[in-house]
Amino acid sequence: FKVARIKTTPYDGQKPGTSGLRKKVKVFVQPNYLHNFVQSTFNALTEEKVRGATLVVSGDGRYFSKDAIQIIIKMAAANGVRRVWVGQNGLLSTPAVSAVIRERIGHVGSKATGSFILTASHNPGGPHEDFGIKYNMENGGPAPEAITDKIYENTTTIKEYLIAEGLPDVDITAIGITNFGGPEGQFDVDVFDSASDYVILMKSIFDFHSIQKLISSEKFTFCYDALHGVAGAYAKRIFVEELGAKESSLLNCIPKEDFGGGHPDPNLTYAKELVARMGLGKSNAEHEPPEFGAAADGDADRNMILGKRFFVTPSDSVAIIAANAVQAIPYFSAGLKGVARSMPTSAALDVVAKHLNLKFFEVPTGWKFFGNLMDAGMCSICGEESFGTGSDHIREKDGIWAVLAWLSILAYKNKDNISGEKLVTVEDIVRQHWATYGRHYYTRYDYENVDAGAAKELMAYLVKLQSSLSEVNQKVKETSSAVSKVIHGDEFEYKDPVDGSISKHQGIRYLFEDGSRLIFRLSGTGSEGATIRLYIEQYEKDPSKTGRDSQEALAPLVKVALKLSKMEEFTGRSAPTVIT
Ligand code: VG1
Ligand code: CO
Repeated sequence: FKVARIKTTPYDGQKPGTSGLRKKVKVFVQPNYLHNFVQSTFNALTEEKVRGATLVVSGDGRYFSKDAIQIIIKMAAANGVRRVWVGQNGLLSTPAVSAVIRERIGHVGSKATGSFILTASHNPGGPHEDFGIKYNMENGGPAPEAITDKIYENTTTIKEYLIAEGLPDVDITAIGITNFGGPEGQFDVDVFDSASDYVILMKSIFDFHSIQKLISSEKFTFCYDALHGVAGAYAKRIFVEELGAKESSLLNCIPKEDFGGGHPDPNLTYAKELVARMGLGKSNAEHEPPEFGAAADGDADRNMILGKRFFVTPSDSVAIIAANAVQAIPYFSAGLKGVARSMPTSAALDVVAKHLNLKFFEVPTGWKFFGNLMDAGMCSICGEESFGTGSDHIREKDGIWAVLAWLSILAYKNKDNISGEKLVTVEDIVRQHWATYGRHYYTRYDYENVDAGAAKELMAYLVKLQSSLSEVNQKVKETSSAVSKVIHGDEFEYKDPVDGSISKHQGIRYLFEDGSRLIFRLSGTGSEGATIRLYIEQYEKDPSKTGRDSQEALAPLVKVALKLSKMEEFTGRSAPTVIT
């Protein structure tokens, strides 16, 4: 092939958000739109790093991925990349990408330089929905802000991009290596099985034998919903072939370009089929719900954990995994290096860290902040309230890992009880945890697709309000007598303890005397308008009061949040789009 230099002009708005650039497909298919972003990324990484590189290019398989992969392959070749690794059919989950960057097992010692991950995660897919792209670095984690800022800057001045001319489309449906000759030597495209490496990694972390024993127990029933995302490419291999679950345990496990028309977001609103099967919401009275249920998002880095008629909040989930990891998961048997959560995630993990005397960190929203801590050996387990949980085995959150972690805890708690009267259930484990550590009642309200100007005004108003806490407390008192006093208000700012970098404006916090918190943030992953997120948390230590319904327990605090922020006045919304 030959290298062609193609003239182009900048597009507005190619600023990567919390996790890459996410836009409607109709935006991405504009002439040179993807090309500009990819070239801007190569330029940000610098020629020195790109020449000779090994790049992973794959994603959740959403609509436009196949075209995007061919474009990126041709641009990689022209920019001097040595080889591109592609999961079969362009499918690799975000955690699987992170894993193969760090080590392609079977290619001993072989690592990649980085990756373009093609996903818009939990956003819907299809010709009228979202596409996304993000770059991950050689540690397997999302590019840090210094790089994403540079990428954005480059997109505003780009004048040309490089693309291979005369390089045919590569067949990504067939496993194998194809060689091409370019002006500077050989270029390879290596199409490999999407799941094998990841399965080996999971087997090195967990005790598959004990999980298998649990799954084969008569009393244990299981259900996994991939919401037609890429998790389906792993679920059958791991849950059915390795662990012996029945095929009927799998729901929506065939990856589809449009996620079957659904919203591939594993929460109580969008994972409807699973939620019904588990006996939550509109229950399916004919069948006894399974003991354990879980779901994943489009790119399989998120997870939702359910018990029979029982929802585990993601903030509780990470705390419970951390509390049990050393006993239940071989990978952690030597102890935890530390734990971390994102700022809006509840303080359930803080209490466990204190109890177990572990290093603890609170970072801004988005997985990139955990990576530095892990690279420095300061953190083993971390999580976010947004259904993200993970560990230092990779540098992304990992949906299937979280499910295996829960299965490990269930297997451990039942190890002497597999043939007993009744299994220890998910609900038992959570209630036991609350009894030991107290409970953090928690809910998140999302106002999606709000007018961007109105959202900004609301945030500015909340910051201004913080200058007078007595005025704030006056309003609190007028609204509810059941809510304690605000003792601190600020905008969260983070100084990375490893590299000293500072991230500002990471959310507005109102902290209450009794440990309750109200947090307001603007989403950085939407593709249209603005999304306001309101996070509401209240701590209850008294074991006799940890069993309440969470929406009911939080009602007074919710009322205060809506009143303080003048939510309806600013947004015109009397109710949120999604409550989790
Ligand atoms: C959301 C979540 C955040 C998560 C991010 C990427 O970001 O709140 O916790 O890390 O999505 O997740 P935001 O800026 O919209 O609040 V993934 O699975 O979806 O790429
Ligand atoms: Co995701």
